[in-house]
Amino acid sequence: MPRGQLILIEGLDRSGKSTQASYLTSKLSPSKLIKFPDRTTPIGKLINEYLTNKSFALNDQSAHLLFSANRWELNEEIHSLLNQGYFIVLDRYIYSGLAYTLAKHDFQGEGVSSGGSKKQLGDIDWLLGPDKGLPKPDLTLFLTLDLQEISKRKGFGDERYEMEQFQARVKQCFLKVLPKEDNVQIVDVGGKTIEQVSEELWNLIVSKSKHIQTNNPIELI
Ligand code: NYM
Ligand code: MG
Repeated sequence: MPRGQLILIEGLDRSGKSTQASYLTSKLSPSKLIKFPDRTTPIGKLINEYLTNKSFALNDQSAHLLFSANRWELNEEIHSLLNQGYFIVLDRYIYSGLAYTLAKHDFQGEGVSSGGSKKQLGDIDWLLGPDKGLPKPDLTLFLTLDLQEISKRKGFGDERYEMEQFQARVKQCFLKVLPKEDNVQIVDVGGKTIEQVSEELWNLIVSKSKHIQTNNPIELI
């Protein structure tokens, strides 16, 4: 039996990525949506505390490693579902891990970092190290939009990282870390309705998934 496909939806905060990821999951069968961070696991609970409580003292390196450890908590489940032929839709994954930490490297504003040395945060090899060995997405769709539009969207500003100036850096960092490959697509969602974006993403999945070699085992990062 051919294996399933690993489809990653990445994007900035409030880009509509969770809405789109659930919709795509409902169109694919059999399928499972996996969201990172998964706040229900032991490590996910710590991450939730870190994101929602700005005085929670955790240095940037530790926070970075926790986000990766949270992905490792789901590693066996991802392999097992893929081997059973499931489509897995990921709502954030390794590129969020890279982009958000890299964005902290030389960010001066308040409410993002916890102080201390930041040397490692600018070193992509160091940042990617803990994710090495995790399953590599077959297809990545990155949702982007203008910064002014993001800050107007509902709920923005509730959690750590949700500040306009920081998001601007995160956006630059995403564009830097996303591989320039045919199976990594950047989708500008600005000014489009939810339905228009869904249709665009669906068309990309249909055209790209034909080229995914599901008789070969899943590649690893
Ligand atoms: N985030 C997410 C990271 O900083 N590193 C990671 O590896 C991942 C997966 O968590 N602002 C950040 C990005 C978001 C925050 O995600 C919470 P969400 O999708 O808003 O629940
Ligand atoms: Mg968020």
